[in-house]
Amino acid sequence: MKKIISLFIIASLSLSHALKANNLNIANISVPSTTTIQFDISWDNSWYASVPSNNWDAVWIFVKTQVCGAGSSPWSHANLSTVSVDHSVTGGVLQVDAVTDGKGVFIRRSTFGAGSISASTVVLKLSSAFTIAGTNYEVIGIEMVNVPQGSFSVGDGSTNNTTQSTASFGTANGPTTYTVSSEAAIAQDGLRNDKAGDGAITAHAAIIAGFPKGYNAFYCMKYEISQQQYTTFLNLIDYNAQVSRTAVNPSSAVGTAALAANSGDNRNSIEIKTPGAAFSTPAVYGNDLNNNNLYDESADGGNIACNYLSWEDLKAYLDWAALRPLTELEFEKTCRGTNSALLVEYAWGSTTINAAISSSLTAGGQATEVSTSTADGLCAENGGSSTTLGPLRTGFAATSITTRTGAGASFYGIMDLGGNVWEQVFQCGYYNGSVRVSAPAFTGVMGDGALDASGNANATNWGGVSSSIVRGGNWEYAASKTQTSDRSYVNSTVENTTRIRRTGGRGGR
Ligand SMILES: [Ca+2]
Ligand SMILES: [Ca+2]
Ligand SMILES: [Ca+2]
Repeated sequence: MKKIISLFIIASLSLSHALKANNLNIANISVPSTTTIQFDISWDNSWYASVPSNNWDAVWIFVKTQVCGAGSSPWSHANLSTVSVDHSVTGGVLQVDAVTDGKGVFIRRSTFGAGSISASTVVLKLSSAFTIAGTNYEVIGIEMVNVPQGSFSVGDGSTNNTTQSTASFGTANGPTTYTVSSEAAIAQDGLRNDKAGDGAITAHAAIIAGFPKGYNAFYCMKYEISQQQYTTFLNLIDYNAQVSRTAVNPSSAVGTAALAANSGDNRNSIEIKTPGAAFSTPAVYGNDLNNNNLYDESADGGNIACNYLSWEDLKAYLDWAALRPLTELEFEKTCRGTNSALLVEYAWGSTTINAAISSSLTAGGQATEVSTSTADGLCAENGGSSTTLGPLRTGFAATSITTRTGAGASFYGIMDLGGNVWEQVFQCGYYNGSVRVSAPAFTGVMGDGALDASGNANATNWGGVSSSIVRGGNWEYAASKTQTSDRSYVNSTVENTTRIRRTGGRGGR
């Protein structure tokens, strides 16, 4: 039996290169028993800070398993114990937090501190035994940031002139910042959320009590979904799901671009590495930014933010990862934190912005990719629409010594909320001059790790194509769209329905 286990470890490790997201490393995966899974974890620039943010970073860990000996059998989500003390981690710095639905665990610092996390051994308990001698398994980690419970402001006081945020939230009758101070329902006309945003229209749509408003604590992904992360997702879903989650048939030839029209367009590097067979054998995808049909090389762009994601793609990724989409109220909180709103501010809390454009990079495509520009408020924006330009590596502006404004970090240390790829979140309703549309019925239900037979998200009330808005600007558009409170694209059918070069996203829990 032990020999068989080691064979499956090798099979499993063949995918492990794809599991690194930025500096996160998960290695030496093994199964000590039928109910435990063990691995080593390390990541850089971790923190648990008292002031001003009173928050910590963490890694969301989840496990996928596949019946062995049949390469095309589906992967499924493995549930973990919901009791924290059933899990363990070495080193005395970290703790493992179980979650009530058992879909994963959070690993984080247990006391105040900052710095890199050196390799620590984690042992997780599964909720039910699996058959070691017949199972492939993957351990997947996503870096997250805790956003604590508390009141915050939405809307930056913009009067929506040409240089200010468009359709910024406000109070019912004017351009005054609105304070979210609970998760209670917001009555019709309580929050100004009309499309024109001019403050003159008093017909504003209501928001239900269960819609996540950002007052309660939640976790937000530290980075946008990277191309490597989306590739890992594609490689662990079946053929029919791959059809829905890419732009071409999974049986297409080696080197076919999976999302963009042509491989490398707008720096999207995801290609078919091994064609699938309809409708049984899934394709294998890889990153190939340098377009030599040699996959997942160090310069192949796996750490670049994933663009060309539709709202349906984003929701499917988050359902599969047992996370959920965020709302635009949560988006503003993740940017601004508990600070007062500042007119035309960006996600890093100042009004200074400097463009980082993908034509001026050091180590382009590498895990160390950085902009040659250095300035406060460095942000991937204002690049223009050339197919040779695109998003940058997630977190490109942050180092262990950068300040919040230097790194473009949010109040809580979340990266690239302003610029790079557009953040797709649940919109909060709008009034377009004739029709009043309330916020969606979304109540924050979590993904469960499984998609429907067509590869779509199927969590309750995750809404249709009209339920989203894009926030925070993107690598292509001018700075005004990057402003924290800009809602220019509320009820925009193109951005809400299409797989385009500017859109990506992240999730929370
Ligand atoms: Ca390559
Ligand atoms: Ca962004
Ligand atoms: Ca689901």
